[in-house]
Amino acid sequence: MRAAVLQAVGDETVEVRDDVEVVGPGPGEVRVAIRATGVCHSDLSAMNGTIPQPTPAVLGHEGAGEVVAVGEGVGTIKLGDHVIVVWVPPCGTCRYCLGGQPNLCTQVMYSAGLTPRFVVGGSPAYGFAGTGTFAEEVVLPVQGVVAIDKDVPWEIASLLGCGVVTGVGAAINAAKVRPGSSVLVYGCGGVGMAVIQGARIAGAAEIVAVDRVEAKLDQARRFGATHAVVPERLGGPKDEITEGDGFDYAFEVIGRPETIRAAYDNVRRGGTAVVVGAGRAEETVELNAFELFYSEKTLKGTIYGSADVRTDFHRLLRLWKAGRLDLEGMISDRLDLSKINEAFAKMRAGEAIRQVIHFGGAA
Ligand code: PAD
Ligand code: ZN
Repeated sequence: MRAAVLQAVGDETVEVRDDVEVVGPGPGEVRVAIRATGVCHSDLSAMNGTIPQPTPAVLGHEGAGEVVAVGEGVGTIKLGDHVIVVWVPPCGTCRYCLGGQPNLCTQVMYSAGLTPRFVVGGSPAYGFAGTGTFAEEVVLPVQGVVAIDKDVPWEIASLLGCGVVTGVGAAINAAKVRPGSSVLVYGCGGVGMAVIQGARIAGAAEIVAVDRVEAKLDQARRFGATHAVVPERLGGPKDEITEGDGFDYAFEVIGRPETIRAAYDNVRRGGTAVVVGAGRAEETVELNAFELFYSEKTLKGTIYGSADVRTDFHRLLRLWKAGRLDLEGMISDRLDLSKINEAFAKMRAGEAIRQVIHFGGAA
């Protein structure tokens, strides 16, 4: 079957091959025929070493598809189910899962990530983040799929699997944006646009979007930004909305030390800065000891939208069905897997919102 393979960290391109095999499903696993998969910046971050990933690896982690084989002992998922792929599969029994933070469960994620589920040219290969959705088929632990209604288009379902749950969840689960508050969002890719929508759904009064790519600014307004500027012009809306004081919330959705620092600097005393972007372990962000106590700001991270995918995917789908979450508008390009390296080039230039790859031509 066809899949996009990263041979080694540091490679600037992936190899689209026809000779990739998938292993399983074994007990407790399912095999899913991927129908659509979004391209997320984290795939690029696996290539350049920002996010650790053993190689060779099939990239892709934001996907949806149909269950085509079920392993022994799988009771909850059936052949033919339509599912969203989950890259933090909740085990359901650890203290994080039982304590209401299943996005912090590592029980299944680590073992899935360290089990080679593909064979490439006769050698074992991993799936990125324990998934590997840039492939016609993937094998996943049963906790790594969530079944959804069959009338949801594949491309809509795929977006939920990472960018949308992460972005909307950052606003409504991690920050718990209060109605009437002021919000700043740094970085308007697929995840940033989802943060903007999450802040709008939560009832923010003002949402200021910042991106260095001018074309993103009008697009951000479509998703609910009340103001949209390049970084150099942030002072204007900041003065207008907050009298220079700073925003109630700021979201960093890029993964760079300077924009994390800028997010922190641009929240008011007592406000909250949320780091959504995934940065490199070697890079540090400096905070001085005085400002930490004196400004009484909250600086927090969020992984996978601080969500419980078992209920939040359905919550997000209901928002979409009610016309309150625009998912169609987030798809900037539809493409074939053979164009994956062009998709990465477009993402490096900051030009895409979400690019979605279709398998088998179906929408
Ligand atoms: P993307 O590449 O589609 O979008 C990034 C946007 O940021 C682009 O529009 C760029 O133009 C813009 N940008 C880049 N640098 C700057 C800058 N210095 N100033 C202003 N704008 C800038 O990425 P994405 O939306 O797919 O992902 C965004 C980040 O979120 C990325 O770091 C990804 O790895 C991370 C992520 N985190 C989680 C999580 O669980 N926390 C999940 C998924 C993705
Ligand atoms: Zn992602």
